[in-house]
Amino acid sequence: MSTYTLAVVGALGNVGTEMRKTLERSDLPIEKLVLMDVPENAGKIVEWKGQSITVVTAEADAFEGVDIALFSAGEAAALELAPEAVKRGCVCVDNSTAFRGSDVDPLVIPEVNPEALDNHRGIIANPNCSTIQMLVALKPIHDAYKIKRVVVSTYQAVSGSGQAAVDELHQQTRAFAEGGELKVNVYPHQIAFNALPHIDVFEANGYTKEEMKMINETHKILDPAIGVTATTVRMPVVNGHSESLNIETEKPFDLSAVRELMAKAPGVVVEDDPANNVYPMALTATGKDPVYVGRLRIDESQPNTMNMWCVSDNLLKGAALNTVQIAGELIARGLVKVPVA
Ligand code: 3JN
Repeated sequence: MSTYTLAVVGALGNVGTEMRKTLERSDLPIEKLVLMDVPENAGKIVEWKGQSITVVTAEADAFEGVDIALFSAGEAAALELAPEAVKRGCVCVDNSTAFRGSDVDPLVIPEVNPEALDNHRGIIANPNCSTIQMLVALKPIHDAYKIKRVVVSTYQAVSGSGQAAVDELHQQTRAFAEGGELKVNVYPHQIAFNALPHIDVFEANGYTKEEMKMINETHKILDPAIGVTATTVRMPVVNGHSESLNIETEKPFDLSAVRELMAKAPGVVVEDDPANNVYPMALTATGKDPVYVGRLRIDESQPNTMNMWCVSDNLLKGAALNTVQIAGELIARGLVKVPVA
């Protein structure tokens, strides 16, 4: 069996850390792991699978000899470095917005549209975390009943904004309890004991960029004919995004059949026993791979419509795990090569 040299770009960030940990427990045939980060972190030593790996600066020549690079270094770094990596024969899986809207680069969730990988040109985009968990849950319903429209409201954890936001929620919570000063830096308002209907920047149409990502990415990955409207909200939750999904289908459905469908769907776990207070929660989804769904019920206000609650670890399935699964799919499909220019 072939073995591969993989790289993590942005290896010391919070998603990069989850990428390293996910690769460590994966069964991918990794010959060598290269860890790249900003120059200030070059020279740091990281333990991985019993080896001490020295972090190197993320720059064009560092991709020489790398087969697959998982990027979590932001849009600017991806735009600069991914094309350089491709020139050196490296397939890039990028976790930023940089290539998500591209007409040529596939945007992939392995449980939903793995076939989109077949025509890749060296760069594969990883969707936004909120889109990934929603579409893993919607795919089986779309296949069986054809989704007409989805109304989604998210309840997103602060880990999606990075470690500084996690630290800020902790600081504000401690300061509140101790009567100290609550410091507000990351968000425009206090996040502790609050809910902010504001994720990423506002656009001219009144939606936030996060909301538009969910709409546009659903159209690219699942079906451009699905009507989607989104409200994305930041909650004082450390990790794990939750979503309320209102789903209208073309075909009538039977809720028990939907439940069976969801129980068999790849990447989905049904937690739905309200009588025993069992439903998906951010705390219990944290550190786990699946997308959890529950609270399945008929929307009695209009025909062919259901409600569902959907929770997943935004740093795992929403980011690191999805990129590692894409790498696995590339290997399984013999697609670890870039087209010659
Ligand atoms: O805020 C969240 O919960 C998710 C954050 C996503 C994010 C933050 C900064 C840059 C993204 C993303 O993945 O959509 C990006 C980006 O796309 O570059």
